Amino acid sequence: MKNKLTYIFTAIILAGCGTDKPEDKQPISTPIKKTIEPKIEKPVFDSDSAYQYVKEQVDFGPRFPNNEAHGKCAKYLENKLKSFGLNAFTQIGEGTTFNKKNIVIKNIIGEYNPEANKRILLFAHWDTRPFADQDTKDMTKPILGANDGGSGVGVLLEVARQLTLTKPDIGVDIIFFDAEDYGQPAGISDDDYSSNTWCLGSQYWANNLHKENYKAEYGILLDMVGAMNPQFMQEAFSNKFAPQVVQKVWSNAKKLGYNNYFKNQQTGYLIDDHKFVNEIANIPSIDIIHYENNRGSFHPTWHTHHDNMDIIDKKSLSAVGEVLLYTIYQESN
Ligand code: AHN
Ligand code: ZN
Repeated sequence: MKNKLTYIFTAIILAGCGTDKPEDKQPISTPIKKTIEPKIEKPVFDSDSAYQYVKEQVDFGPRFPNNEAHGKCAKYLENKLKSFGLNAFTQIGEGTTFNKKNIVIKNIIGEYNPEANKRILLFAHWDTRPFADQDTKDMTKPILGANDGGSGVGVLLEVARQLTLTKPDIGVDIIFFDAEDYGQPAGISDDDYSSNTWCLGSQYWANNLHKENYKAEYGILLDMVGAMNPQFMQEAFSNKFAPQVVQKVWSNAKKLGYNNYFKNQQTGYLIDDHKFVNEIANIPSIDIIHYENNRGSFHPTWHTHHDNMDIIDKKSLSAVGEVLLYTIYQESN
């Protein structure tokens, strides 16, 4: 149920105010009691709070499968979702990376309004890349992943907090996927299967749903949403599997005045968690991802040591958070 604001209008018309107009001659009315229940369009997304959640992740250091910071951050994320009142737990799985490392996969799941039948799935990857293969120095050292990893999760934590504060009448599942970013670096080999070396957490989840017959009406992935002046393109897998969701989200963004970020431009197929959620779990899903068509690449700091808190802009977090909350509230009764 929504916040119910009840306005009681008590109208008392006082007669005899000294004029002689006909309306003044009407009898004193009995008080009129009116109850209005305004439909809340959406709560306010707090970008200071979202920024803080990005920073808290980055403060753990690089967070890739099997490292210590990764273990600590997993607990932090589950506890955070719990503290907001979601039903939160961690799905544990196993995987093998492109370089034959066995890893423990930790997908962190939070259910808001678990009983509701109508559900929306929101997701982001929370792990960070174990190397900086796009940098020119320290390429074998792991990156901080403030934008690539931290930003989507930060926005979704704030969305989770707002949901439990304002309680829209709809089910929402938030999943932080692990091991998205352990993919095979470009140029190592050209085999067709390298796309499956990315997104190990979402592949595991899609093959091992946390609930039997889990279904959501649609899914929205956030990936690299925190840099200054983001450019969110309409990505090809999103348009292939969930064109109506792309239209809905981009038109909401325009309504809210964010068409400078949510561009009316298409881009090619990007391997990302939504590909596997679409293809394996059959949940029509889109990717809100920063991609620069003019450069044919992601943000310039992508997979480099420059992907740190310096590039995170609260305005970007806010735009994405507002659009998400608006979209969720639009669906609620
Ligand atoms: C590839 O580069 C194949 N996919 C990009 C997915 C990604 C990596 N998103 C964040 N980091
Ligand atoms: Zn990445």
